[in-house]
Amino acid sequence: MAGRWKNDLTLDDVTPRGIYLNRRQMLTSLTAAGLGLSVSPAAAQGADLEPNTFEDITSYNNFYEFGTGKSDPAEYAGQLTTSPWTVEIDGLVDRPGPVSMDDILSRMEIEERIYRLRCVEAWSMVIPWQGFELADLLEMAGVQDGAQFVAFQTLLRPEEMPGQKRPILDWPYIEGLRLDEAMHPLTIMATGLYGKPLPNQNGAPLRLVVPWKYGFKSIKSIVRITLTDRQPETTWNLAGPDEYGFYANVNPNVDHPRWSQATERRVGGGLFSRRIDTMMFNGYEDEVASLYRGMDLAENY
Ligand SMILES: Nc1nc2c(c(=O)[nH]1)N[C@H]1C(S)=C(S)[C@@H](COP(=O)(O)O)O[C@H]1N2
Ligand SMILES: [Mo]
Repeated sequence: MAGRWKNDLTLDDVTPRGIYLNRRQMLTSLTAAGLGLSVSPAAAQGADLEPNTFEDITSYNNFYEFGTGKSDPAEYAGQLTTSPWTVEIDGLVDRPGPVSMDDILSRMEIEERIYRLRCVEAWSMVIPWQGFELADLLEMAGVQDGAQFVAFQTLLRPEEMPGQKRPILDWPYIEGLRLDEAMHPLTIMATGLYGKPLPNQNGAPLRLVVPWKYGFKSIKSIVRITLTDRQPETTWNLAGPDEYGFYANVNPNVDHPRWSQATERRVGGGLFSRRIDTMMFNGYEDEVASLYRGMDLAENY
């Protein structure tokens, strides 16, 4: 089923884990020495990386578990209990099992990353995240040789997530990445923003951020991470297969069937909110284009 989304990957095509061992070195070499991530790959490619205000980032959200309006998450997500929190890591890993959020926070190296978030609905923001590389968490669990994809699942708790009482989407929200995308040094798990713990409306206590993909790939409030040899189903692909593909790479040259993806509205500034050109891979082309070499990106949207 879903043959349309199948890719031609074989085990040999999935980049071996070994090459990621030098990922910190790789990222550092992309940035001016000593400036850390204040000069990010996207900035090097000419993207505007002036952060949005804390107010914008926490009041204009998509989190359908709390309703479909942009202000619903800020209004209703406060009731979500995010502590204690446990993430189940299972599937093709050496050390499966539940891991507590406290354990994750004490074992992962938390860094700041300023990333652009580009929504499929053609708006964008720049967000100063705190988080860690997903690769570090996956290496902690021990990825087995047969693994080729990573599947993610959001909490299912309708008592605290009123949107889940309505058939807006198939609950729980699910997402997936190819293993090489998941292991890429730009792919992070966010635990905070603007130096504060992650606000509930932004996906507390743990959400994925994949900056070269449309925002819907960045699944919030994650409770399960599964390593698998099959391309996982994803909530938005199930909801609208012609509109939302598995890859969902930001691409100004491939329109959504109902609107252009060539430009975007930068959230903030009220009436003066600017329209800017959308960049290939959201400005991260130098870092990620090689993941898709030889693939037809109009076919694999
Ligand atoms: N569980 C869950 N994750 C989700 C969503 C959602 O509705 N539920 N919305 C996605 C969409 S469409 C976008 S654009 C981003 C928005 O992230 P932000 O609100 O932190 O800006 O979250 C993504 N993650
Ligand atoms: Mo989105």
